[in-house]
This record gives sequence, C-alpha cells and structure tokens, in this order.
Amino acid sequence: MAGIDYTSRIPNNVNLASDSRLQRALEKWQPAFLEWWQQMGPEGWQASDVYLRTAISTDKGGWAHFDYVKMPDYRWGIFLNDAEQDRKIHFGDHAGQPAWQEVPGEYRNILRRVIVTQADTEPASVEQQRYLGATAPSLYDLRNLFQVNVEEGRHLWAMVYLLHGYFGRDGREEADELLQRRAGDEDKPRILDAFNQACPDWLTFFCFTTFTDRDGKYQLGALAESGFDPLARTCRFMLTEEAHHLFVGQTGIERVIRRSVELARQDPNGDARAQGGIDLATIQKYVNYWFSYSLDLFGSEVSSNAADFFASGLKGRWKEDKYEDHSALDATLAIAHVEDGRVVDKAIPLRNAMNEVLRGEYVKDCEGVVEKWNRTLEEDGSDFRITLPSTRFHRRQGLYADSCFDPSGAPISAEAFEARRGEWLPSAADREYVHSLMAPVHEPGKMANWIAAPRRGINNMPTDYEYVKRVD
Ligand code: BYC
Ligand code: FE
Ligand code: FE
Repeated sequence: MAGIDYTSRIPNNVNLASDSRLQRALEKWQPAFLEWWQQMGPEGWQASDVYLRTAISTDKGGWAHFDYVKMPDYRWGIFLNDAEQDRKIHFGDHAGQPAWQEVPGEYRNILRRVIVTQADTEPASVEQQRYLGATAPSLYDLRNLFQVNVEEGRHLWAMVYLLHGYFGRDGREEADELLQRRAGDEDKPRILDAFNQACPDWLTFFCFTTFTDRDGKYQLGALAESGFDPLARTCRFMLTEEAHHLFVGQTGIERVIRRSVELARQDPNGDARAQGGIDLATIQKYVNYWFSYSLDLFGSEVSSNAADFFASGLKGRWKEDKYEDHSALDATLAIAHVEDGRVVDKAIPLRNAMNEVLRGEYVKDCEGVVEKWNRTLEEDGSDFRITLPSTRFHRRQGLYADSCFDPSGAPISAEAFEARRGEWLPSAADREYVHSLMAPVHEPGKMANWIAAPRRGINNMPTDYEYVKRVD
C-alpha cells in the first residue's frame, strides 16, 4: 500500500485506477495545473536539470529518491499515509465513533472550507516565490527553492484529490478556482493575508520558510488529527515533506547571521552593511514582520469557527493524544483582551480558544528556532540576540488587530507606533538595501557575499555539487 504507482499518468498510492470517474476528473485537472505551473511557477529554469527528491513510497525513512529532474517533469501525485485499522475519532463531540471515510453531510461545508483554505496557500507560496530563481545566492539555495516549490505544488495535488474525490461537483469547481486566484492580485487574491505579501528577496524567503511554512506544520498537524480519515492521512504525509522547508528557512537565516557577524568583524566600524552584508538589526526587522504575519494565520484568539472545527472532530490540537481531556468542554483559557487601552486577561471557553492553543504551540516552536540562532551568535562572539516580538505586536487579524503595541506587547498610540515603525519593521530603505544585494551566483560551491556557505550539502553530496544544471 505504501508503494507508489508511477506507471499511471498521476502517480498515486490510492489505487486511482480502480475509480475511473475520479481518475478522469483528475486527468482533466492535470493539464490546467501544468499550465498554471508554466505561468506562475518558477520563472526560467524550467528546462534545467535540478537535483530533486521525489517520493517513492510513504514508508518512514525510505520515501525519498534523489535525481536530476526538469521541474515540469516532476511527478506530482497523490500520496497518503497508510490507513490505521479501525481508527476512531478521538476528540470533540463524536469521540469514540469510527473515523469518517466519507464526508459527514452535516459538516460538508465547513470541511470543504478548511480544505480549500489549506489548498489555497500551496500555489500561493509558489506564486510569491516565482522570481527568486533570478537572484539565488548559490546553486545549493536555488535547488532548495525549487524543491520547496515542487512540493508545494504537490501539496496542492493532495488537497485537490480530496476536493475531487469527496466533494463532487462543487469540489471540482473549487479545484478550478485554486488555479485562478493569484497571490497579491487585487481582484482575485489568495485567501489568507500572508499569502498576498511579496517575497522579492532571499531574506524574505528564509523568513517565510521559517515562520509561514511553520504555520503549515501546525495547521497540518491539527488536520492530521482529523476525524475525516482521508484528510488525516494526506496531512501526515505532507508533514514529512514540510520538514525540509523549515530546514531551508532556519538554516538560511542562520547562514545570513553567521556571515553578518563575520563581515561586521572585518569592518573597522563593525558595520556589516559597509562590507555588503545584512546587519543583524535588519534581520530582526524581517523576523518581526514575518512572525507577526504568520501569527495572523491562526485566526482570531476567540473564534466560534475554531470551536465548531473542534466540536465536529474535523480539526484537533497539535498532538491531540498528549492531552488528557479530549472534549475541551469544561476548561477555559486566559486570553489577554484590550479594554480602555489596558491589557486584561479573560477566561475563554477552551473550544473557542483553539486557535490560540495552536498558536501557543507554534510560538514555542519558534522560540526554539530563535534560541538556535542565538546560540550561533554566541558561538561567533556576537552580543546581539534575536528576539520574537509579543504576539500582540503588528497584528492584522484577531483581538489585537485594531490596537497598537510595541514589540514587548505594551499598548501604545497609533502615532507612537508610526513614529517607531522603522525601528521595528523593514523600512522602504531596508528593503531597497536588501534587494540591492540580490545578485545571482551560479558557480558550484560559490556563495553570494551576504550569506555563509551551508555546513553540508543535500543528500550527502558536497556543498559544491552542481545542484542545478542550467539548460536554456
Ligand atoms: N488572513 O474565526 P476566525 C501552509 C478570516 S500554511 C485573512 O478568526 P478561523 C503553507 C477567516 O477565514 C497553513 N483572513 O478564523 C505555508 C474568517 O473568514 P470568514 C494553511 C483570515 O476561521 C507556507 C474570518 O477571518 N492552512 O500550509 O477560526 C507555504 C474570521 O475567522 C485570516 C490553514 O489555514 C488571515 N490570516 O481560523 C505553503 C488550515 N485569518 O470565514 C503552505 C485551514 C482568519 O468569516 N484553515 N481569517 O470569511 C483554518 O483552519 C482556518 O480557516 C484559519 C482561520 C485557522 C485560517
Ligand atoms: Fe505546503
Ligand atoms: Fe511548505
């Protein structure tokens, strides 16, 4: 079961051949996807040979195969983790009942909405990253970008399979619309804000893969608990692919930090910018920006949608098994509210606080990442430390969206915020400066001046391996 059938037009491990209607529907969607990829996927490089990994089975450890592939020939397909026998819904109002193998009628609409929202982020991120190939700091980084891009494309396939397979005609219509919305488009934007923000440079890319892909990790983790079994199984496999995206982000920022410290040391005034590097204060501003936009992706702190998702058994908590009480009916969570310009805690029924519960897990994970960056700073002899701003800082969604806070979370006036915005968030001049550093480096093993070399290569290959062979 875990083995993947690569002989059919759409690689899969769901025995697609046995359902000819579904197979035909997906085969009809496939050319539209490929056309979208040509139009909105990585600009240029489509004829180049890229050292990519492809899934060959969903077994633990043994699923990756590495080889040179031209991106349009990547075998996008449908890979679900194996079914667990007699799996039960394990939280919410239906706990103890058999997991659903078909869409429960009463939850059809909310389930479709969650799947569409998840699906929408995948092509959105590819669109946001479309032009980064032109300015890659090394072939190693270029290859990682393309790996992330093809896998986000596959995540779209994972969700489109659910829409086509379980939601009939409206599912097919949603699948078509997923190829019509565009990141950042005024008329047809992507659904969630972070996926309409520009990603014009590699510092942004590394922040995005650290913080925004990490939202993906936690949302997929919550959906991997779902009582709708096909969703749980597909999210479990997506999570194994996701780990590499997070690695790209975390090590990317770490390499920018290392190089920044090194360049500052070479400069008589300790100024990394004077040596063509990215100063640590600028990195901190990009961290503030992408952390806060990614916090928004968890939705409002108090949400009846979130309560419904949990009650219905469709979306659980991160590692739901570690909790003792799976009903979440008799508990509350203290959530900071703003009242008359002051921050006061209020007890919120736990089900309504599920977005905040998941965000809390996410924040802990981000703190661990920042700790690792700070260890690098310490090892390299720098006194600077990266910090995460308060979860109230610079929010666009939820309880704090209509007030202003400083990075410590203290309420401030809108004027005070505007006066200091440039200290806390990337200014136009910061963006321009970072952009000015983005020049492509295509020689194997060579790195752009503003970033340190990776400690090791991909799949045990040396760092100066020719990860991308340009063919024009
Ligand atoms: N931007 O009760 P509320 C990934 C909307 S990332 C714009 O606060 P709810 C990836 C919300 O839709 C993972 N709108 O929120 C990463 C609702 O609209 P309607 C993506 C927003 O519903 C990198 C209204 O505000 N997966 O995989 O409890 C690269 C009030 O809703 C935003 C998922 O998101 C926002 N940030 O929760 C590639 C999982 N936030 O319905 C891929 C599926 C909220 O009133 N989605 N709104 O029109 C969900 O579970 C939920 O929809 C959310 C929101 C957690 C996003
Ligand atoms: Fe994804
Ligand atoms: Fe990802």
